[in-house]
Amino acid sequence: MIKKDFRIIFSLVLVCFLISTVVLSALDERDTETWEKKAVKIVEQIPDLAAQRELLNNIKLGNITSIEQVESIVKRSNADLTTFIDVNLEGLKDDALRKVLNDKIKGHTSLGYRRARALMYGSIDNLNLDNDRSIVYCVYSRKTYNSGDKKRTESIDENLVEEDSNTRKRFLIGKDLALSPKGQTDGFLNCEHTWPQSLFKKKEPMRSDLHHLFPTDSIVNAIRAHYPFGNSIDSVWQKHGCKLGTDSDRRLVFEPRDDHKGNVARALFYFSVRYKSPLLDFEEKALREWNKIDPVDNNERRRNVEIEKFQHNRNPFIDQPELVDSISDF
Ligand SMILES: [Ca+2]
Repeated sequence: MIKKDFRIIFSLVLVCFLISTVVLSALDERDTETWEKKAVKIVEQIPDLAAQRELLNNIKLGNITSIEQVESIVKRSNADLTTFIDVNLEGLKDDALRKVLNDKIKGHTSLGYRRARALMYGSIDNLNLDNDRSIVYCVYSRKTYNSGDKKRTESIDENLVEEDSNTRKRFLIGKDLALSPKGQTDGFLNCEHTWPQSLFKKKEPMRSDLHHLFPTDSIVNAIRAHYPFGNSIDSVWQKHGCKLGTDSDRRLVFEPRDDHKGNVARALFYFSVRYKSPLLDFEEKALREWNKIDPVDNNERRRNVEIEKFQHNRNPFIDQPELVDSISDF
């Protein structure tokens, strides 16, 4: 009798175990399905298609692994994008407009070169702020760098810790971004000065003004060097959609990939107005065209908002790109 009872109990336990195993594995499968589907649905909330593709690609590559990370990145992409222009610009043009804009954007908080780069890699251009693993991409090649790429990213300071004043979140920067050894020929991540440093003798506050700084691959950055921007029709080098070559007047120019052309234009219009520095006529012509063919997207707006949080000024040509047409000569 006891033996029989034991057999019944044992069989019941076995059946329960089998049922729970089947149920749990089914739930597991459902979770995987939910994570993928959920992620795609959340990514679709980003209005900018290029940013959507970027994020989906990083999920596919395994750089982003949780719904929380996806949500955080999407939230940042859709951050408050209200425009800053609270002065009346109606009817203003040329010198009058330039003066009002200069008054508005000059005297920003200069961060210093070390901190500016730390913020750029660690926060402003970091796609993965809420995770220990940094993801930063080169604006010229779209090559992605992450904190696993030791020796492929620029070193700022091993122990540099920054705190985001809005989220109170502390994040380590230098630890993630190790320096490429001297003489390394392979590409690593470094900082592009869209307005070349040699033209302002590496002086501050120009050197650390984030509105014209971007993360770039060291090789492409070295090829761009200090050449003016323009449309290359006879290229001596081309890769990733970028070109170095001669324009229609046989001048050696650098042409960035299409999706960064407008960003370059608006960065240089900002620099010209902020530092009262004239643009070369032929370069200005190309930049005006690029401002139209590569319009402002949400990532560029978000970047403008993020930079303002730290250096307390904005690029008015990102807020209102049509202002370019009201200035006949930069
Ligand atoms: Ca763009």
